[in-house]
Amino acid sequence: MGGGHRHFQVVWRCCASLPHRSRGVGAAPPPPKHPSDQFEREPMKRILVTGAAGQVGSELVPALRQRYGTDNVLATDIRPAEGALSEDGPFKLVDCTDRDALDLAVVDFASDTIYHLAAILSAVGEADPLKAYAVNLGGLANTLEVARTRDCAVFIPSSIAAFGPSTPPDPTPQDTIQRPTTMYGVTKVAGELLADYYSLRYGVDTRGVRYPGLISYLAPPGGGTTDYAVEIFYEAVREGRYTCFLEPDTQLDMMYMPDAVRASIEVMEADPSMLKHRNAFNIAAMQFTPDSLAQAIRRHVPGFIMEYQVDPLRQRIAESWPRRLDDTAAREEWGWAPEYDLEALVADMLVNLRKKLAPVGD
Ligand code: NAD
Ligand code: AKB
Repeated sequence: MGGGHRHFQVVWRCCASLPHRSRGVGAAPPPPKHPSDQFEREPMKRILVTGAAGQVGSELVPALRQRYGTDNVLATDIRPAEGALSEDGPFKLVDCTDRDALDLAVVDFASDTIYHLAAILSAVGEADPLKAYAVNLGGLANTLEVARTRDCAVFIPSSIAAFGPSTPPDPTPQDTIQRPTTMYGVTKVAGELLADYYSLRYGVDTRGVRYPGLISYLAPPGGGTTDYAVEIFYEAVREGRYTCFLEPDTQLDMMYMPDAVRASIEVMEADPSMLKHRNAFNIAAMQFTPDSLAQAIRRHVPGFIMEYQVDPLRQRIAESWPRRLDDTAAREEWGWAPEYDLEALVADMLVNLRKKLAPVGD
């Protein structure tokens, strides 16, 4: 005991420099202590990120480097990283299914925290379910074992995919039925349970959020069902038209990457004495359908044309996922609040993609 108080002071110093927000949780009585609170933990100082070259890592790594120091964040992936990720700070090739390699990287870097992003997403996972199982669950089991033996905290992202067709879809409660029908979803709900297990059984400081579909302009999405909500922006800027693989009225929970990155840092910095949950916090920012997203884009790209050619696999997956997450627990336990709604997302995406896709010399 005692680490919680020291951590609490650090948390408030850290959060003072975050871009927005009053945390608004100070008045609530503290929740019952979690068993892993008996284990002291220093604040994050040396962070290793797996799967860092993907859509999330490409933005989370720079944010972590800005916050904790460039040399204190080691980006790793099974494939070489492009641009800033490897040029601006340390990068190492690490396959998370190879426990010895991951262990060596953690020891060499003297990591105290792992952000475990490596994964195979929903649509790609359905094309090769056993690979998704091996990477998503095998890689997570390795990460948790390394964290246990090397005394690291771990951030573990889950997804709206951890829910299934029998889950209440709107709103989807924090604690509810989880019977997903994709291999990706199976690995995500099993991963949530495994994270809980390592926390309860061994006192590993595991924490995480359930990301909605994420939208960003820096790195392309990795082969998921929500990818349409990124592709549409590229095609709106390049061609003024997009052919969508989901039906026009398919509502999903979505979030802009800056909010997702901030949530991923805030949950790791949260005062542990305030947490009733550890892993898999529902977080939410906005909900839209392909049709309502197209209408919002049309306000900035007059004449934008949306057509539909539905992919039955991804449509079936989308229909099995929540339409809206209830994120009350995240709001109450660590002060979560999104900054971007649909209008702000669309405006920012278009400004940045127009710059990114402009012909050289413009
Ligand atoms: P992504 O597919 O863009 O990136 C995943 C990265 O993992 C890739 O760079 C890939 O090369 C790497 N990888 C694959 N196999 C590996 C292995 N064996 N060892 C090491 N690295 C390996 O995915 P993302 O969107 O960045 O997702 C990051 C995390 O967030 C994942 O856990 C994902 O399930 C979760 N998530 C993402 C979204 C989203 O919309 N992007 C939504 C919900 C949850
Ligand atoms: C996917 O569509 O697979 C991901 C996710 C919601 O987890 N974007």
